[in-house]
Amino acid sequence: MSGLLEELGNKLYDGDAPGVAALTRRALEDGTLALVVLNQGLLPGMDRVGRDFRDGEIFIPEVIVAARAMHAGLELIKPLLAQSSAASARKIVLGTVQGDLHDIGKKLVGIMMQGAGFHVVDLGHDVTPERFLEAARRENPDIIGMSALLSTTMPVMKTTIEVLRHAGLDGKLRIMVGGAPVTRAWADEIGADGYAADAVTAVECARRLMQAR
Ligand code: B1M
Repeated sequence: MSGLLEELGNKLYDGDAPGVAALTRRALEDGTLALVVLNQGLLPGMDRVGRDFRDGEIFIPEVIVAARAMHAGLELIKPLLAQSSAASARKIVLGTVQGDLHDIGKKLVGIMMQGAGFHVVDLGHDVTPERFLEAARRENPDIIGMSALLSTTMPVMKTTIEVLRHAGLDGKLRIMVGGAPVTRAWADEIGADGYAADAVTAVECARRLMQAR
């Protein structure tokens, strides 16, 4: 099975979306858990894309097709990751901050949150502080979750928190942040209530925030 998952990672690296879909389907039909397909097939492929992009060995077009291939796999494992019997009234509004187009990690966080019984409202990417504020007023969520993948967009998290606080929405609303360059120290500095490094701990963080209220 590890050979199949390795091949899956390679197909993702090559940006072969139909190949990724076919191998993901095969792995699931063979009984591999969705989380294993994600952690041992799709994510290692995407990590390799990130390393080679950083090192100048591949360029934006290759990264875009790899991201599309990632989505092809995610679509298939999504219903399995999100399976949950525990209905919950807890609501989380998620978005990638303004200026940032990276949405794969944020989508994964949404899928895992859904699986944990949260009602997820996904605002997508490039979300301005004002749109977060509108959604906070409209949806009345328990948590606002912000994602940033660029060090240049991390400051927008701070602005968004300021906008929400200025509007007086910081009473029962909890704010959590995450994304590859985001750290716990940054979360503390900008006054976020929670920080998580990955989608699994994001769920743990959200549950903790709900208990602490
Ligand atoms: Co870009 N990119 N990218 N990119 N890209 C990175 C992030 C980069 C690290 C690559 C590198 O240099 N090695 C680098 C950022 C450097 C930095 O600032 N620190 C970078 C750059 C520089 C850029 C551009 C500026 C390149 C350019 O144009 N010169 C440009 C910026 C565009 C923009 O946003 N304005 C750009 C563009 C793109 C694409 C559009 C081509 C594409 C995104 C497609 C898409 O998302 N639809 C892309 C991609 C795919 C990547 C890499 C290769 C992969 C990101 C990814 O999806 N990872 C990335 C390198 C890397 O990270 N290895 C890179 C998989 C995903 C599952 O992980 O997103 O980390 P991640 O999410 C995790 C955790 O972070 C966490 O949980 C998730 C699941 O475990 N998490 C949260 C995320 N959000 C959370 C929220 C939470 C809690 C946890 O609470 C609310």
